Amino acid sequence: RIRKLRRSAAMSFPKRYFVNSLQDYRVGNETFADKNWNSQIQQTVNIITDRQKRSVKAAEGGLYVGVAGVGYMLYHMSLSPTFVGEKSKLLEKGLAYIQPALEYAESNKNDKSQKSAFVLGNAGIYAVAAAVYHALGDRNNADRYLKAYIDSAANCKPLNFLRCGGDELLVGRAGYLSGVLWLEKVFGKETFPAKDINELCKCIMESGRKYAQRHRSPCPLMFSYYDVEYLGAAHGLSGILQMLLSFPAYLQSDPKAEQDVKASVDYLLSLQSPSGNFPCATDELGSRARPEADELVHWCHGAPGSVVYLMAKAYLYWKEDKYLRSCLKCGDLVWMKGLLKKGPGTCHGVAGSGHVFLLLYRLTGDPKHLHRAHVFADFIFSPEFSQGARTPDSPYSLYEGLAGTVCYLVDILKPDQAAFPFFDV
Ligand code: GSH
Repeated sequence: RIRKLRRSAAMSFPKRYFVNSLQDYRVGNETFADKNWNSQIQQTVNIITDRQKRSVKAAEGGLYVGVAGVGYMLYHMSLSPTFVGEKSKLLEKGLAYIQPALEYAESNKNDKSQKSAFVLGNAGIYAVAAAVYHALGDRNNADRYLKAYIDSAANCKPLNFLRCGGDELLVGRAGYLSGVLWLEKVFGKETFPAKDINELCKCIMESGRKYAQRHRSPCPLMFSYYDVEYLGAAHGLSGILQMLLSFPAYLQSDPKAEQDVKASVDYLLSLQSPSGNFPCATDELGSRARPEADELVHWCHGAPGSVVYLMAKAYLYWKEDKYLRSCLKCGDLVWMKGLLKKGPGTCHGVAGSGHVFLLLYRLTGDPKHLHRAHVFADFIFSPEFSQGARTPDSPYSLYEGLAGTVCYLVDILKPDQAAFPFFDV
């Protein structure tokens, strides 16, 4: 009986998310369709720029929680037609946040694990520096940092360059490839030698096949990070597969590679629970499953918030409806459990959940998803959220904090061009 009571209490007060009592879309209730987020964006940016230190020390954590992420936010705003009048001011300001990050990168440039890490290391800082200089029309500096990025590829080619696992998105090869995709979009041309890209994709395939064989995995490609077989975006399988799928020229050059990638995507798809969730890691499968295993509904871990991007790519690539159905299930689960108490950010916060709706809107054109994106954004500024959500450790940062929220609001203004930072290009 006590257990039953405890269970029902837990169900009425979930610890990870606010119960969603927001109004879902109905034809005629598009109250948010014309909402102007400008003043909310400006206010939030003022809070960030007033409070975020611009020191070399504050650059630790790369784009994820370091100052470079704030530089990226200002750059992202400068691209929006809404802020076109402030473009050069935003870019100059962005540069002021990138400079200490470049100093930080210079100070640790001999640290091999930092060099090619995109989200958490120097490569991401070089990429954003190149983009900001490019937008400012400073060709010398843009070329200099682009070259620094291209050169850092060599560092992540040796198969075991990171003993903890070098294939994933935050520090590994998949992250490096996500930077390649982003930079090609920024510079509007094929900036990277195809040979380098193919080599990196081949390394990932070889690493995944070897690991899967050694550990008798049911999935043809499997990877581990610090001995955990993560499945979500942050360190896991879905982020890695998404990057492989983003380079069709490589897959088309090797039918066996495409076959293994597809079988791996289908393996992941088979793990989606009836509620729409995905496990965080393979140690949550089968008899070793923990009761709370189904709880994480984040972008980073085991969640529809990240695997949905892979399923969307798979749908666009193979045009099979099962992938689209999976995406829609992800969206419905995020609507139920995505008002996360961890904060307003992208990695494990409400903005990250909202990005799922922006993706589904782009994929289907259904106004329901745009409505959901708007009401999630609105919730971030509600009294319920400010009283009940926790303050992230890095409250102004791109992945945990308000800089990510700003990027999300900027994307809502132009949903057809929205993208989770560096991830869904
Ligand atoms: N330091 C973070 C913050 O202040 O926002 C919190 C850490 C966090 O939430 N980490 C994510 C997570 O899923 C992974 S990036 N943690 C495990 C959990 O929530 O059970």
